[in-house]
Amino acid sequence: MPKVDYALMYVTDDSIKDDNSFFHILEASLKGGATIIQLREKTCDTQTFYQRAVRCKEICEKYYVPLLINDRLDIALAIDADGVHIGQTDIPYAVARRLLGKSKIIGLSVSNKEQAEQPNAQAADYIGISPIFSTNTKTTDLAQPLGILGLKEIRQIYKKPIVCIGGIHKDNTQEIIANGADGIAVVSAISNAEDPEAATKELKEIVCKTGTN
Ligand code: TZP
Ligand code: MG
Repeated sequence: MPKVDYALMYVTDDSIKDDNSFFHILEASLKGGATIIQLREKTCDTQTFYQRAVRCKEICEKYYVPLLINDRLDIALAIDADGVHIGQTDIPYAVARRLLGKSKIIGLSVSNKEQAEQPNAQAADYIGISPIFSTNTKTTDLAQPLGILGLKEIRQIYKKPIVCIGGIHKDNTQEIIANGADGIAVVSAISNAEDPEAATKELKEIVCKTGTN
């Protein structure tokens, strides 16, 4: 697998039903320097998800940026995505790996240190600390925020890339990277920004000047 840059993951906003704005923001995030994209759809039907995935893939390929699919291994396989991001109650890591093969990226959400110590997290390509801070974007199945202390604890026992998600914006990004995260994953800091491209650029600059990217 080529080295993946986890610095800035734009997680698409499934509250945007209008395709024009959805893809406009996706492309703006790529122009602004998003290094990896995660397509996350929680409410639409499978065909709509599939169609968005096909178009996302075309756009991401134009920018040479990998595309991950949230939860849905079938969609990832159908469009030959670069990988999946799965949670603790999604399809088991070992099954996802068997079906996707060694060359694809698999990320796993963890909400505490115990989950980060589990063999599936240790085998995954990266973990997502979920959530690091509180957020209004995801309202169901959300654990208590781990905060910077939680991140530091997990950093000590987890050697692979860590990406944090939840309530991240330009004013708390530096603290997250300075405390050991390899990257940030954001929805609203990009999707709700007046200028999503400029917002992405700003986040990316903070990550890059703070981290070792
Ligand atoms: N998983 C944990 S928090 C979250 C997801 C998908 C939502 C993050 O959204 P935002 O707007 O960046 O806080
Ligand atoms: Mg999930």
